[in-house]
Amino acid sequence: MEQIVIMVGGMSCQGCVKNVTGVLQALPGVGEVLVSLEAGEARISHDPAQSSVVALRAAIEDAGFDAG
Ligand code: 9UX
Repeated sequence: MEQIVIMVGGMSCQGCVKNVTGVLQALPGVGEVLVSLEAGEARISHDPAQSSVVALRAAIEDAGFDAG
């Protein structure tokens, strides 16, 4: 598992936090997910062989948010 931090733009409330957390946790090889509304970021533990950083960012974008 590797830890990464992705900046997430467009989150306005804790519902957004739940949505981002959910789409990330639905991906294979994703462990702990900590999303912060205040910091505008997602801290993710993942197996890069199963879900790449590109795939994680795509999931955030597909949910309607900006992944930096
Ligand atoms: Mo809150 Mo986020 O009502 O798309 S869930 S703004």
